[in-house]
Amino acid sequence: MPVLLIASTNPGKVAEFRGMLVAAGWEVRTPADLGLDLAVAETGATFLDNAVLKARAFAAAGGLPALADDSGLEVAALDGAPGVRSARWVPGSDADRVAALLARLAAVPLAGRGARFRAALALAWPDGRLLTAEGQVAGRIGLQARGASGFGYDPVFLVEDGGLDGRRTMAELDPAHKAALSHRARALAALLRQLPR
Ligand code: ITT
Repeated sequence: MPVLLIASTNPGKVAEFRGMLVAAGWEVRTPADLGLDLAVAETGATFLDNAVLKARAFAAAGGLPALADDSGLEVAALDGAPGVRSARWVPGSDADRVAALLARLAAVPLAGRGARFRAALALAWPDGRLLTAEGQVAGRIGLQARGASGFGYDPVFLVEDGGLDGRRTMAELDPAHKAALSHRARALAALLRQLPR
């Protein structure tokens, strides 16, 4: 079975990747499994630039093909913010960032709260080979947080994609449902399609 290092320290991402990759026939390792404690500076201007930086650093340090994800939320009414800064837009926890987002949008009615999640993935091998792919999912920022599944901004992201009509947040979907339609799942499917059989 091929072995892949999940080049992320975000437990929410790691859990999602583990489920999707094991289902696709991969054996996975995490940075903790390898005793790796790498802090990669996310200096890129785009999700893709940052994914490549992380994948290359982890592949070199771990000696395994490494899959990195750089992802985030783009809100149209905020000119695409928090974007590449989604994880560090506001200091504190995911709940702090959700609260800050709701506060920033307090005067914006539901109709003006369109948003999307985007993910860029990079798969780097220690010998320098590289594959990349991107995915996105469309939705809207709800008026309050709902649901306990997922991570990050999931409790305020009303899903309007994959056959859903915006009545449920990403955090109200069960993990298998999120894994069928998320930005990360779509990017991973596009990446795996590029792998030689
Ligand atoms: P790694 O770099 O170690 O993978 P990170 O959390 O710092 O972890 P990013 O820089 O890519 O990763 O930031 C992604 C942020 O975007 C994440 O912390 C969430 O706030 C948000 N995000 C991305 N995907 C999400 C999802 O599926 N659901 C909710 N929020 C998400």
